[in-house]
Amino acid sequence: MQIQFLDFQPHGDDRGQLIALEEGKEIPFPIRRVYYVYATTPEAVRGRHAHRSLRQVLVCVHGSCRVRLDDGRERCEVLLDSPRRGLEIDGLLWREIDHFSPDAVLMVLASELYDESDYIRDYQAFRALAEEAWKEKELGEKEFGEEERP
Ligand code: T46
Repeated sequence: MQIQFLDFQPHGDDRGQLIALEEGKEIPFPIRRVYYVYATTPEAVRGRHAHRSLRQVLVCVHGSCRVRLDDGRERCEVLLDSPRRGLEIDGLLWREIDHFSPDAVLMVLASELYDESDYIRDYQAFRALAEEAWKEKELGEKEFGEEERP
């Protein structure tokens, strides 16, 4: 699975650091919503769902947390522990976020307003949709390959 990290340039001087995030520059989509998760309990597991079309960038602006991603065929996990680095989540991906440090603040920039109908909260339903999407992608690639042949 391809992990999309975004590395942000801090504007530092002798007063400290500042990172600016603008749509179309650091963030590759229009930012329609920002939310942040904080004061998590040690055993907290957040997410446990996929989105149909939402695009998001997750930045752990303080502390650290683990993000686990699943595309229906492969799983991977990443540690977010820097305000300089964002994780882009785009496409049909099941996500779970846990291992929050006690001081963690996870900020999320999202491409759409909050919409419950965009959530897929049932893992088996997600697996079925992901498999359908994989098969369509493979079929498209096969047809494209055949068109290319002389
Ligand atoms: C995601 C992960 C990383 C709102 O009213 N507006 C909002 O924009 C959001 C995100 C949530 N809420 C309400 C809905 C629930 O009553 O806040 C409550 C907790 O939301 P949820 O259980 O969805 O929170 P997480 O941390 O499990 O998931 C959130 C996002 O929902 C999700 O899109 O990818 O963070």
